[in-house]
This record gives sequence, C-alpha cells and structure tokens, in this order.
Amino acid sequence: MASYQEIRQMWSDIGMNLEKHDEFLNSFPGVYKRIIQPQEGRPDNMDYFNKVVTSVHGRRPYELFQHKQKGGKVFGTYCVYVPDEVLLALNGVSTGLCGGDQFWVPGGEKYLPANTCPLIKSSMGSRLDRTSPFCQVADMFIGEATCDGKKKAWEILAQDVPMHIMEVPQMKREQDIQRFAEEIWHLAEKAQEVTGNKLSYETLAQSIITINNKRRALQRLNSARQSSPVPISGKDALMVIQVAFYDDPVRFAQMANILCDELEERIGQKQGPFPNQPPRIIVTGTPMALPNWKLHHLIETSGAVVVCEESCTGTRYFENLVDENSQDLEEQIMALARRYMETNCACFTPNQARTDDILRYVKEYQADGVIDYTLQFCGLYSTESYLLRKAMKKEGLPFLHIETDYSEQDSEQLRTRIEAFIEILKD
Ligand code: BJ8
Repeated sequence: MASYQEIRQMWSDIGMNLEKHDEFLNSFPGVYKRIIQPQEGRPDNMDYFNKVVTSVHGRRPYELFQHKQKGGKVFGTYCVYVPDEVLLALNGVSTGLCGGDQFWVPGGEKYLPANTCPLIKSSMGSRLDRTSPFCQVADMFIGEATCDGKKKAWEILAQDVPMHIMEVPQMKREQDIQRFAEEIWHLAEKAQEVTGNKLSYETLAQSIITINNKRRALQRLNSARQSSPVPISGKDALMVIQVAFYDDPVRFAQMANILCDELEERIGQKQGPFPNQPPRIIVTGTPMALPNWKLHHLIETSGAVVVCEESCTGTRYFENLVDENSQDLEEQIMALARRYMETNCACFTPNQARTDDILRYVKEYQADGVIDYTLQFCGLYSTESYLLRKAMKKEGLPFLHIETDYSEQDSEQLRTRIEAFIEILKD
C-alpha cells in the first residue's frame, strides 16, 4: 500500500491541480460520513468497499499508475456499452470516469451549456479542472454515441485527450447487432494500436470469464436483496456496484462474494438493517455515479428501502452474461455484441424491454413501488418516463417520477414528495 507522500507525488506526476484537488479532498469525506457511515446494521464485509471509497483517489489510481509504469495502458470509459473484455484482453485496464459529484459541475459548466445533464458536466469538470486521478492517469478515453449531450461533449474533450468514439446503434434489429460487432472490431484495432498487443482467442476467452465473474458476483448480491428482510441497505448495495466500475475485476469479484456469503447467512437468520421491513422500492432511470447517493439516502431516511436499481449502476451493468463457449475470435466478438445489445438504455427505440424488466423486478424483489429517477436535462429518460408511468398504472403499481441534479438544493422538497409516496405504499 502506497504512503500518502507517494500518492501525493503521483497526483503531481500525472498533472493534477493539487490546490483545487485539496478542495475536493476536504469536501468528499463529509458526504461519506453523512450518508454512508451512520447507517446501522451494516454487514461487516462492507469494510473493504468502505476503504476503496474513502481512499478513492489514492489506492486504485496508484495501482493504475503502477500498471502504466510497467508498460500497461489505462482506458477511461463512460458507458456500459463499452466492452471491457476487449481492453482487458489486451492487458489494458479500464476504469469508469463518470462524475457523480456536484464539486465538478461548475468546472463542466465552463465548457458546456448550463442545461446539460449533471453527469456530463461533472465528468467534463473532473477532467478539465485536473481534479480526478482516474482522468489524469487514463491513456485513452472511450466515448460513445448515445445521447446528444455526450456526443457533443466528446468533441470538446477530444481537444484535451486522445479519444476513441464508439458508434452505438439506436435500434436492436439483427443488422444493428452486426453493426455493433463491427464497432467492437474497431475498438479492438484502436486498443491494439495503443497497447501494442494483439487480440487473441485465448486472452479474450479469459477476459470474458473474468468480467462475467464480476457480473456473477453482482447478480448474487442482487439475489440476496430479493429476500425479506433485506440483508443490506440500498445505499450499501449501490456503493458496491459503483466500486465495480473502478476496482480490479478479479479482486472485486472475490470481495463481493465474501460479502454475499455474509448476506446469505443474514438471510438464514432473518437479519438485516431494516428489521421493521419497510416498503420496498425499485429505483429506475439514469445512472448514479460515485458518490451520488442522494436519492437512496432520501428514500432510506424517509421510511423505505431500495431493493433494486434498474439502471446502468444496477442491473443493466451486470444482468446479462457473455456466452463463454465461442469457438473463435469472430464468434467471441459476435457474442460480445449480442450481450451488450441486450442492455436496455433509453437511447434505443423502441425500448419496451426496459419496462418489461421493471415489471419482472417488481415481482422478483417483492417491490411495493417504483421511483423513476431522471437526471435534470436528460431528455431520453424524462421522455421515456411517460410510457413507464402508463405501464405501471396499468399494473396498478405505485409510481413516482423524480427529476433532480447533484446539488442538495431540492433535497427537502424531494423528501416531502418521497415521504408522501411511501405513506401511500404503507396503506
Ligand atoms: S447505457 S444510461 S451509461 S448512455 S443521464 S449522459 S443518457 S443525458 S448516462 Fe448512460 Fe450509457 Fe445509456 Fe447507461 Fe446522456 Fe441522460 Fe446524461 Fe446519461
């Protein structure tokens, strides 16, 4: 484990703005101490994840820095359509770069219209203000053509960093899946150039297993959340999922499985942080990048518990596995394309499968209601909300749509709405 001096030296070596970053370091622990730490009845094996989060700008970036010193490359990604398997197979390490902190939003607003979603503003601000070691350590950034805000932001970002953009189809016909397979080949070519390594059947087969194992561990975590009483809070489960975007995938799967052992014991003993078995909520919508715990905190301090996230920081990230039985590289790339195109983001049309997923989760997780979470100015998810509401109404499911940003300004107003919603669920 590197000392604080070594980590600080690394921050300086990778070109961080140390003074501005010190401001971030002064604010971030406060959020963790206010939202995560005071929870009661937390599993003991959250300890590992607590450490990863409280040293988020030290421990893992230092590993990435060492990987580079040994000649490896680091790829930064912003979307769950980017196949980590390909990058890993080339001895690249991929890391999530989505910003989830209000601290970075003003930095993004220097370059982007104010009516851009906070996730994009925060992501851009963290790089352009030089206050994220993950952004500083990445050799190449992989963007994707999903929503308009991201597509245009990548053009600005490309003036600062080497970028590769993946085209993501917007429909899911067979020809779209074939086209996405071509995009994966393009990504592989680019990543081969950057790493100097050649993609092989053997290395890709291994990386498919590694990333599937990470997904299996997350699936196990979510299966545990289907029990009643739920053995882990929504805030803790979300934090584990958020860590998965940064951590070493093999170590992450090991630690998540250790946590799951404990959760399964708790299920046997009917133990959990919410012994009174409050209403169970499914949260659906836009992703919640670390450390965005705002909605979960409001829900779980207003008398309910979050049991599942239908989001990219939730089931969309880990629900489907890549077929491990491909016979050659061509088949492996096709298997990747098929798996990634099963993800149901609102940038696709039509996107009925997302509604179907939510309805299935309501049964599987014994949910009492659905809260639809849209980041402000995300036209895709706020528009899709109309159809979701209609589908939930048809099934008689209580549904609440919330649109918010990363600031705390609207928290009390949101709390009032959430409390009123939870009261309905108790009736
Ligand atoms: S697969 S949800 S990670 S695009 S919230 S930036 S959509 S304006 S994050 Fe996303 Fe990939 Fe889809 Fe998932 Fe744009 Fe909306 Fe902002 Fe979003």
